[in-house]
Amino acid sequence: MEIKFIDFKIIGDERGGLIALEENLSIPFDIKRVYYIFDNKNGIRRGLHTHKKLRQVLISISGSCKILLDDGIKRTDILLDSKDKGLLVEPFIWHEMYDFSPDSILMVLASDFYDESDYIRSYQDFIKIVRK
Ligand code: T46
Repeated sequence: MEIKFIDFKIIGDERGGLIALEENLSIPFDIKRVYYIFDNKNGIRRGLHTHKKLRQVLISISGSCKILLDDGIKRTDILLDSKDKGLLVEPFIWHEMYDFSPDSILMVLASDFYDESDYIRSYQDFIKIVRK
């Protein structure tokens, strides 16, 4: 499985830092939705699903968290702890988020609006589809 990170340019000056995210430039799709995940309780795991069509870029804009990516053959754990790095998560990659630091804010840019029918939330169903 290829892990795709996107490095964002930090536009810093003596006042501080700034990062701009632009659709079809630094983000490789039209951005239809932005959401962020925060105030996670200790020890919880989120995600535990894959998408059929949705493309997403995950950015840890505060603190850190870990992401498990699974393509049905290989599983990889990634630490996301940098505002200037995005993790591209493509369709049919099972993903889980865990080990959130208390100050973690995980921002997600998504290629489409929220649609529950785009989710596969059963790991068994996911494995059946990707190993066909
Ligand atoms: C993903 C990972 C990285 C909405 O109503 N609108 C939204 O845009 C989203 C993202 C969620 N919801 C509702 C659906 C559920 O009733 O919010 C509730 C929690 O969603 P979920 O359990 O899917 O949240 P996570 O953190 O497990 O997963 C989220 C995204 O849903 C998912 O697409 O890839 O973050």
